[in-house]
Amino acid sequence: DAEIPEDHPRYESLLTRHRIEAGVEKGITSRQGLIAQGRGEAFDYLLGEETIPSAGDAERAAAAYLLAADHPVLSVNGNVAALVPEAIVELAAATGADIEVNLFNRTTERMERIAAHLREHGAEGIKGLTADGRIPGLSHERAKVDADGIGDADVVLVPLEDGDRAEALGETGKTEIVIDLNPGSRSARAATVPIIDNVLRAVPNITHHARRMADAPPEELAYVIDSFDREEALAAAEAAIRQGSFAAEGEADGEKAETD
Ligand code: PTJ
Repeated sequence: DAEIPEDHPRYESLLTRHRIEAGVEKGITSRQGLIAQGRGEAFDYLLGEETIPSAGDAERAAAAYLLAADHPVLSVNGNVAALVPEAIVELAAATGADIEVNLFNRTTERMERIAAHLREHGAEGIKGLTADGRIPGLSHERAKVDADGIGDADVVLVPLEDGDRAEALGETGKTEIVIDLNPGSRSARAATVPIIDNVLRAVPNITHHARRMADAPPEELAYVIDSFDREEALAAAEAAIRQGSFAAEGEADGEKAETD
């Protein structure tokens, strides 16, 4: 991460690109991961590259769901492993969740490299390599999970997930938390908790909330969960994008119209 000057106005964006590139070089991230990153970046730009308040609420709700779960699992793909390996290990520790490597384009080599990379960042007992469970409604390779991992989970965090897989997982009745910068994506729409934020900010934010609520009684977790409104969160993110960078002029006009 060295060569990027920290005072560069797009520091975070450049850092992200650098990490994804390094991930491809290390055989962790797929080449499609580069395309996915570009897509995410465009939405992040429109969101102002910050955690909007509704995303903060979603991150708090996600923490409450993970803490209240019987068996929470964090799903990790090639992009997540490259971008936030340490933050995933910290979130797992803060919530008692398992970590499962689960790939859209599954190859044994990449599975093993990601598991090794996560271990280097302190992860233990990584799941995903057994692949003795299946998510119904998906083709063979895309359906593979560990029976005692995602297969057994009641709450699953799936950052940057493909739409088909997010929908199929949602249909299993598990609580699905999705991190995706596009509020219109099928993954975000399929989620119980859609977090419209960069995975780089979202994962540490969820950990922060989980630590704060670590000793909260079940009623408090239930209150946080019940007061979260997924439709409102999706609508707020869409509104932020529409009113964001492009609309600076339009907004000023709107204000003028109101005061006239
Ligand atoms: O490692 P694999 O084989 O499991 O593949 C992982 C990718 C991400 C390549 C795969 O799942 C894929 O192709 O995903 P999609 O369909 O491109 O969807 C990725 C979604 O994540 C898009 O909606 C992007 O907007 C969003 N996204 C990309 N980068 C980020 C992001 N969301 C949050 N934070 C990001 N940094």
